[in-house]
Amino acid sequence: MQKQASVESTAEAYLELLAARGVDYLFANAGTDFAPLIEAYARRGAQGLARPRPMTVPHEVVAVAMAHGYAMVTGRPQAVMVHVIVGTANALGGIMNASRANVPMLMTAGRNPITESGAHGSRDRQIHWAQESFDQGAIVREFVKWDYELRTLSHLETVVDRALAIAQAEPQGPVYLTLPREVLAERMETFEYSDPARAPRPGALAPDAATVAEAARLLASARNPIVITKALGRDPKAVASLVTLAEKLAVPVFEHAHTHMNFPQDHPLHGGFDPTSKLADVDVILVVEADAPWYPNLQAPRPEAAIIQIGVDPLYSRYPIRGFHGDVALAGAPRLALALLAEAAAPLADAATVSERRQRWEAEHARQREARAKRTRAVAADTPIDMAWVSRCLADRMDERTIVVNEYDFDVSQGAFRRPGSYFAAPSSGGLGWGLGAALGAKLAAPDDTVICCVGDGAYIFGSPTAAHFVSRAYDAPVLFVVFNNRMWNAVKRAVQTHAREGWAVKTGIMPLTELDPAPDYELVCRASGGHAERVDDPAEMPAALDRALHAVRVEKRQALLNVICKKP
Ligand SMILES: Cc1ncc(C[n+]2csc(CCOP(=O)(O)OP(=O)(O)O)c2C)c(N)n1
Repeated sequence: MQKQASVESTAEAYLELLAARGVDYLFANAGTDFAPLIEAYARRGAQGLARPRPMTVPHEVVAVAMAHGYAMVTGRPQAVMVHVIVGTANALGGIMNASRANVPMLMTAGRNPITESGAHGSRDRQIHWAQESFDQGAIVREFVKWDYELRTLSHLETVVDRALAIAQAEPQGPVYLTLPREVLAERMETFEYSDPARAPRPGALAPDAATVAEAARLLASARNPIVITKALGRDPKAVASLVTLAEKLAVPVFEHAHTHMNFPQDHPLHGGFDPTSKLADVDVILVVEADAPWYPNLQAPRPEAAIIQIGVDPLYSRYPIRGFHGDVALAGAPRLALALLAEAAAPLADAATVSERRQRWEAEHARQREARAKRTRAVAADTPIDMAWVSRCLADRMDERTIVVNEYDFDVSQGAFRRPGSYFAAPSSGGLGWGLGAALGAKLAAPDDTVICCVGDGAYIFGSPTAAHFVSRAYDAPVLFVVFNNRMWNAVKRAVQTHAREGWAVKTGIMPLTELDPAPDYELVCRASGGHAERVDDPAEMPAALDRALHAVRVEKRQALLNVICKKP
């Protein structure tokens, strides 16, 4: 259907179109390049016309992470807009995260005015000469699926629809569009566009029958197969397919370095979080949406073990190097591939072998659960507080409407995640500063859920906390932030310890560049934006402190922060 909207500029037509395409938010960090857009927002606001909600996000790290968090919960891309080359530079780590996490996003930036004079929007500031680059898209090109510049108003619908379609086509990821000021400022009276969009939207792909049959033969004849998965739960519907396959064939599922909830943690076939010790015994490994299922340098499977890889792109074509074998690879939507594989493999499997396996792995699951519970009991009274204890106390307070966003220190083995979409961890690209913004985006996406953001003290600082707490208050997005404060960058310290086990740093204890002492009073940062915040030193206080903080978030509807003083390893 053709629609007509009365607008005054390209900027306004752009807002009309984004709203029509289901973009709810524009996460923005503005500059002089935004003038026509702000003018357009003013008109549409005054007249009550459709537009994505404008969100002032005072640091790009938070803005990109918010769009990331919103899309990871809803599956729908949102728009981010930053200030020309410099805003793009600040956003880059977040773009890398979205790229490696396959998160769709319409990443946009203003473009310095091109003309020195003569057009509405031409250069009129000092910055307008220094902020032009030869190729603005080159800043992000390696980490976006597509980049382009809006060159004229007549192209608006084609460009925006193409951007959104490419971002959402699998493997999903961010796209980058620059918006020159002169083009945004172009005068327009009527904007005509198709609603719904006519850009092609490829549906989900399924692997072909012959390849499925080959994988099924391998899996069904295996004696000791395992599944290793990391990010299957990016598609929440895929979790049920994996459960069916695991149950039919009694194959344990290992969530390794997982970024999503992929398999119910309390399922008797949940094999745990580290398959390393099993690799020497297994004969078939089903790698499901896992870019680095093990570390060949430390422990590889036996060479004769057969590897089946399942993923939207089992080659990880955007990675320069990835040498994991795939004797069979099922490309396409894992939800479909797993369902087809289960159907084809189950009738071929030997019932006695399956039954023996089921008993063996269920016993292993029970043993692991008991070992974890024992470990937590042993450290429950430790001061400074053990991170496992913080995690246990948090897990005890989670319900079916809780979402955890974890950037580093929440010990997921203490959790009991069983709802797809209830757990998200930082992407392996490792651009720190993701957690706070991602949690805020998740809260906007699921306003009735409790969102708990777990961060290390390092990750908290990277997350631009003043900007994040500002956003939480300004836009009524109450999140519980838990800072696992060990006053250091332990990940860096650990790397030194494994790099040189008996080296100078380990022997002398001298490890510069890893300490975050003296630690700031992080609770004051949250309080500065009206949040409830406490410092927790005493492990016995942890449950009550969490209850108070959750009350603030759930009942008072304001953000909360616990600065938990944790053990230094
Ligand atoms: C942008 C960025 N800079 C630096 C790093 C390197 N890095 C990885 S983990 C880490 C420390 C994280 O510290 P914290 O959040 O306190 O968790 P901890 O390691 O103490 O558990 C650093 C600095 C990174 N991943 N990203």
